[in-house]
Amino acid sequence: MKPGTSIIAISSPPGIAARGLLRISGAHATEVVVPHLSNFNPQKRQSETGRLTIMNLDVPVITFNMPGPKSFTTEDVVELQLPGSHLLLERVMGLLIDSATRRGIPLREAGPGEFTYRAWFHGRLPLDQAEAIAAVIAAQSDEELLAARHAAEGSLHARLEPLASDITRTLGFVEAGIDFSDEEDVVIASVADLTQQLEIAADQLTQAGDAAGGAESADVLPRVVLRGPANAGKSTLFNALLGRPRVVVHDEAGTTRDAIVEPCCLSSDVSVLLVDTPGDESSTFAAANIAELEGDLVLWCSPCDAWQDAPTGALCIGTKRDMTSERPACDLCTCAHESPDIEALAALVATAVRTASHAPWASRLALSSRQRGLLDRAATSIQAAIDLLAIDPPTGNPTRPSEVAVELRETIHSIGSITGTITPDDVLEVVFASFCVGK
Ligand SMILES: Nc1nc2c(ncn2[C@@H]2O[C@H](COP(=O)(O)OP(=O)(O)OP(=O)(O)O)[C@@H](O)[C@H]2O)c(=O)[nH]1
Ligand SMILES: [Mg+2]
Repeated sequence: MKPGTSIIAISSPPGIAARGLLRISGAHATEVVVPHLSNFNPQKRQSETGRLTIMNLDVPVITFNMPGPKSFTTEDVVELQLPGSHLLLERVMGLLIDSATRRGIPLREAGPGEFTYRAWFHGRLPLDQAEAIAAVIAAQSDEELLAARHAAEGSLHARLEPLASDITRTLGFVEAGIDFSDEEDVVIASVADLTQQLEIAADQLTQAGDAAGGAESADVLPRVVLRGPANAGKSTLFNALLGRPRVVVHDEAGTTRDAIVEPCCLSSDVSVLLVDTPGDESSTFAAANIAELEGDLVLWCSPCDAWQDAPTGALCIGTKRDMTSERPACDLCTCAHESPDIEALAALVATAVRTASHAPWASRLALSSRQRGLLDRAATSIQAAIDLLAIDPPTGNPTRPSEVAVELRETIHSIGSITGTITPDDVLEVVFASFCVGK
């Protein structure tokens, strides 16, 4: 997949839309489109409105010309916005490839992720952020999107880069011990220091792993269970918190027959799994698959004018406050049809979740299974290095430094394979540069 030829792809998702996007990247991007556009200046970075002729049709087109290196891929990039017909986009792509081929211009259809690959290849973004972009595209829910965006903004990179440098420095000490222990000017760190540095690094690796969640991790979200008497307005609040009509609401008691679970974003840093349940006294309540877990937060919903006592530890919500002037002693009285009440409810639940020390999803980093595997390998090898560090009493040096070095190289390699920035060769450079031993 080494960049060389220019690439072209339909960059808008399939489906009906007002506009569709064709993107071209590479040294020949402007040459590809010039003969086909009525109004296009390849020298200028700008957008222009013009026309393109295809199948005897005169089609309007907006062109964005982004000469490299100030583009996403760092190559010359041209984007064409066309009417949003997938067939039309395919035909225009075919026309441009045929015309380029006839003129001897190397242009082909891009492979999956190839624009992002080129951005990474040219050093425009690190590997973990490239993967995070894939996670953004694949996100199935608001929560996954939030986590993926978080990773795309570089949180994983920000955590792992300094860690890799620290381990590289420690490796430097170990390797200096191996290679130059006969040199008087080389000061070798004590084994206790090395062990301490590695233990700190191992802890940080564990923290990075703990903070990581992936698409498969939705079940680690804290659960917030709406409970209360039938007809209390639980399902109405459930829908209102989700911001869409997910479950049926009815004035007849016993409408909800089973537990319904949905991820719900309550604030920029707190997401939960919201669970709607049948009315507490309903015969289906016991049968419903609620399976309360320790740590679930119960949102007890009971009407303001017929308050029923809540189970211990529950957040108490008086519902249908618009129907009565009665105000029971509860945490919040709501009218499900008033948005300020719903915002107050979301804020109340978010605070309760935070103080219950549930890990907030939004601060988690979306990890691909590849990244998670590498992180696990890094944790295993750094632990092995710590275990191998044992003092040889006469010299005070590690007894098996070469084996420690192998494990540390493995750790750095695993981390580097996540961030895409450190290779084993770089390690040598860092080692030699940081010791200035003049060899
Ligand atoms: N006026 C008013 N009506 C509400 C409010 N919340 C819910 N309702 C109405 O109360 C009725 C019952 O609401 P649901 O949300 O279905 O109640 P539920 O607790 O889920 O009921 P079950 O599923 O049967 O246990 C519906 O007719 C709702 O429109 C509110 O804040 N104000
Ligand atoms: Mg209901």
